[in-house]
Amino acid sequence: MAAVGPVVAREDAFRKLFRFYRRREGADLTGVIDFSTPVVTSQLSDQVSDQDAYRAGLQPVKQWGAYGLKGYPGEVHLCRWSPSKINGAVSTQVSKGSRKQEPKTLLEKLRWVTLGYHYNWDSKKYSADHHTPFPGDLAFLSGQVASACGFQSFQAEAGILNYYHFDSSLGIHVDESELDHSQPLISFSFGQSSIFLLGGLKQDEAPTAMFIHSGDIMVMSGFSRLLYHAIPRVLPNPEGRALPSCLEQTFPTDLPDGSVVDPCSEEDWQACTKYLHTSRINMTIRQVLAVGQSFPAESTMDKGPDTTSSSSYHQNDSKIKQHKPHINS
Ligand SMILES: O=C(O)CCC(=O)C(=O)O
Ligand SMILES: [Mn+2]
Repeated sequence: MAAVGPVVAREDAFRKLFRFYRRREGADLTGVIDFSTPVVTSQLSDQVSDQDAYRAGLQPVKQWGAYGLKGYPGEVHLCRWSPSKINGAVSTQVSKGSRKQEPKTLLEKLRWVTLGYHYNWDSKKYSADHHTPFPGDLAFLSGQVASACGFQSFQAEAGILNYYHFDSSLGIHVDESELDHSQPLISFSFGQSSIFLLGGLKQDEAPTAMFIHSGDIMVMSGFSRLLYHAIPRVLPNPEGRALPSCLEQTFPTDLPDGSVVDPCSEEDWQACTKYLHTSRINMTIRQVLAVGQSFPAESTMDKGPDTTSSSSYHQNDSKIKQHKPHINS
């Protein structure tokens, strides 16, 4: 019979890799998948016309790069979908969050913004009475991306925008507060790069590490819709310049007829790009309700501890609190 020794708390495989990549100095990044050197090509649907793509500020779908990962059906990584620039100014009516301590300016304090059905970090729920109209331009853009990935009926109903700096991270979590999981999560990233860890259906499964660069879109659907994931680290864009080159030009003034992209002043564009010299912005767009579905009359949706909540979802160096993600720095 084997000897029974003291019980040692075992760090699970996900936490271990999270801590490994969280280290800013000396972490070996050679195992991190980079989609700029393609992995498995994914098929896109031909449902998005060039005209609709153009109206959303997108390249024709046939010019996008679409990649997947072995073992992760439903995960699609999209590159080269934008001609060169993005509209930095999305969002009108928003809820904004920030950490409690110091920083100097409101912009430096900003950690997240919610859109549409505003995610409640405490209850981990969306509700009918905490809602503002979802921005039309972002809804159209997300709809075209969803459609290209085979989700023609996707409705953008909620968005969480995360604002990261070089010392920020996003804790291990799964996005399950939406009531309809048959629709994808569509995640747009701008500015500096990050490492994204994509795990399994259980929190302790070892994740795959991949880079997310400015202009990448990640779609999580089907099997991959409810996988654990995290951002252990934000790091400079690989081009070695303050700003990735796709963001370096001025905002386009020659917008096509019927464009959903609003013109942006040079001043606003400069402010956005300056912010992105040292920051990363991610917008993850969600459909909350199935067609015809409404919110339950009262709280029957408790999912236990494994969902997102602001204070520990955003994390800092000194603590990694799982289960309740959100960025700290
Ligand atoms: O920043 C990212 O790439 C991921 C964001 C995310 O997972 C979320 O908002 O739920
Ligand atoms: Mn998430």
